[in-house]
Amino acid sequence: MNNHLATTLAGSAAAAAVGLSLISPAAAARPADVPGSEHTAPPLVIGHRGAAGTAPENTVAAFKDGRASGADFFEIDVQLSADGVPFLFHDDTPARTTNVEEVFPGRAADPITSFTWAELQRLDAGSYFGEKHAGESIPHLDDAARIATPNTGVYIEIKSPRNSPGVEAVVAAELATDPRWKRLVAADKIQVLGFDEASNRTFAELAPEVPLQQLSGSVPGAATLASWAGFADSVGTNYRTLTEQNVADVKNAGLVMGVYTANSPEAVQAAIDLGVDAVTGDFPLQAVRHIEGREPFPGGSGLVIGGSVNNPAGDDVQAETGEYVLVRNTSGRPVDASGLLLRDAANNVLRVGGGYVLAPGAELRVYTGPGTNSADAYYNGGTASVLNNGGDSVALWSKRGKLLDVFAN
Ligand SMILES: [Ca+2]
Ligand SMILES: [Ca+2]
Ligand SMILES: [Ca+2]
Ligand SMILES: [Ca+2]
Repeated sequence: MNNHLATTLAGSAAAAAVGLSLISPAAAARPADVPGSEHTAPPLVIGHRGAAGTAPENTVAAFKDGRASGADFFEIDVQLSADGVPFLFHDDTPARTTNVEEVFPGRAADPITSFTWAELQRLDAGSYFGEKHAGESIPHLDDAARIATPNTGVYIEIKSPRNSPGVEAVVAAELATDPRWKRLVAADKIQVLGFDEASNRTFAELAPEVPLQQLSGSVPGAATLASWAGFADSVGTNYRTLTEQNVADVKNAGLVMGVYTANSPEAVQAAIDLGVDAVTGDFPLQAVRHIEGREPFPGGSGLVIGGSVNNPAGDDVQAETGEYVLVRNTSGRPVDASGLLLRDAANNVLRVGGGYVLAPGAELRVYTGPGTNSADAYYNGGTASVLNNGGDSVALWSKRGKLLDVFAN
């Protein structure tokens, strides 16, 4: 991956030396003062939900990881509690990331916005990620301002605004009146974002001075982009489906181009190669290291993820031949793979059982479903597909909790 970056940079330098422009004719036509429009400038890095790959998402622990990474921003998701308090949480329900079944039996499928602030404070939002984070609470919006710095600001996503009527006015008022938020706004370290165009237009009317990003699963045509440019500064979309034409269209509309959720160094590099201005991902520290030409996973054992078969023919958890992740020993010595943990973007986990020492160059297939274990296959015996068929990212962690690699397809 570092070789890939070196090649790209060398190519840029060579082109500059002979006076070639790497900017496409379409892109060259845009105004020169569009922020981030210089093709060779490194992109902004934003830690997704703080740094959701290394700490429980949307918690203070994840914001601290985002800050420590040296990223330009960390991202949060804001919603309103039943009694109107702005809190930070991604999902529409507490089921996936809290211990709601223990504290409020029967309410796991209830809207997270149906809980009062006092009720939310009784939930553990860290244990789902690991025992080390047990007791981590659901933050207040202001907790993000407390962790942010003039180096690492905050992307505030207004999440599911239809579940939180009035959330735009609450966020706008905080940014305008709370000294911590005002300082960050003045330092140009705040951006507000959302998928809901009507909500974004509402926020833009309330706080026209705050940079605003329209999120979209795909990049629309020029007419829609021109209309977005009337209230937004930036467009954020899925890196997996982004094309060069999309990037040119966004920049020609005078908008900054951002992508989510680029988790592996290879995915970050692919976004850079397309000329994006801002890259949001779950592993901001590793993204920053990659962009700076450093090893993203220093001091590793040589174990990497060599691939992933997310959607094999037939049932993904059928016996013997279901979905799997491939772990490879790239070192020149045997490495113990026992106890390795594989975690996907939704925090589904696969493990490797005991007795797996991989010879140099050896590969191990780690299956979600059932099967008969062998020297090169370990079966978790699960009954539900884990790997997203449309592409997923998977992190490889050592038995002792060291991040060894991140793969995305
Ligand atoms: Ca978000
Ligand atoms: Ca406040
Ligand atoms: Ca299948
Ligand atoms: Ca699957």
